[in-house]
Amino acid sequence: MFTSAIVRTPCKNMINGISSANLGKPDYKLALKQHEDYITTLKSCGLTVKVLDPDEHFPDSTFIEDTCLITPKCSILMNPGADTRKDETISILEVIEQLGKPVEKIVLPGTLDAGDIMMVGDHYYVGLSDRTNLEGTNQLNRILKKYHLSSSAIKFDTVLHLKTGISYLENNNLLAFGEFLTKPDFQNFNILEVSPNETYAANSVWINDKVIVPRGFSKTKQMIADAGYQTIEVDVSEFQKLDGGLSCLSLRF
Ligand code: CIR
Repeated sequence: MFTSAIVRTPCKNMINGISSANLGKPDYKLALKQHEDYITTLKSCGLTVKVLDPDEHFPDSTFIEDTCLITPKCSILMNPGADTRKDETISILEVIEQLGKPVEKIVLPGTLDAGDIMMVGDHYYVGLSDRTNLEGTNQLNRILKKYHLSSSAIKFDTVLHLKTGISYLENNNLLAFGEFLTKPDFQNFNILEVSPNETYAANSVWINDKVIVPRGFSKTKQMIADAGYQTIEVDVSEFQKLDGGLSCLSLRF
């Protein structure tokens, strides 16, 4: 079960965030409203939510998930792979130092975006993406081992981050599409297959037996409900324009 989340309010400069989506620029006012709804939803799942101030220096800083991994035993500061995002971690370090857990760091030549990390109990799947390199995954593996946690690296080609393509919904259920459906690493999961016209919803978030699903993907939402979860829809259209999904908007622990 999770008890806490940390989010960062989007900054005005978000309209200049990295994007390959071709969906146009985000509407900042609408993004703020959607972010407030997201926070309300996290709270409705029982989480205490710490809200960090917007940071105009970093257009993508609302995608706070990429900066850090908070495990039950330690917090691990990432070294994001995109140049414009690297220094987002400076202010996050101050925040995680207050959590009372040991703090570890991924350092150059390693790069790692935590959007590439999927937690399954004590094991962490780590995507090798354009942002996360082998050295980053090796450093993470060594750090996790110190705390009796494990990890394995997953290669993929078609999406930005590992969790753009798959989400673990607990109870052995894995939401997935495309190349992830046939990866040998995932064949022991009960795979819930996201249809090709709803791929954005493959990034849905399990929180304390509820699943938050992006608004507008009714087939995926129904499939998750049929698997036994209460689903909650949240509209994150303005973040989708920057390639960001639901999970990217929070650190949950
Ligand atoms: C980026 O390209 O870094 C941001 N525009 C989107 C980050 C999305 N984060 C995630 O999938 N974990």
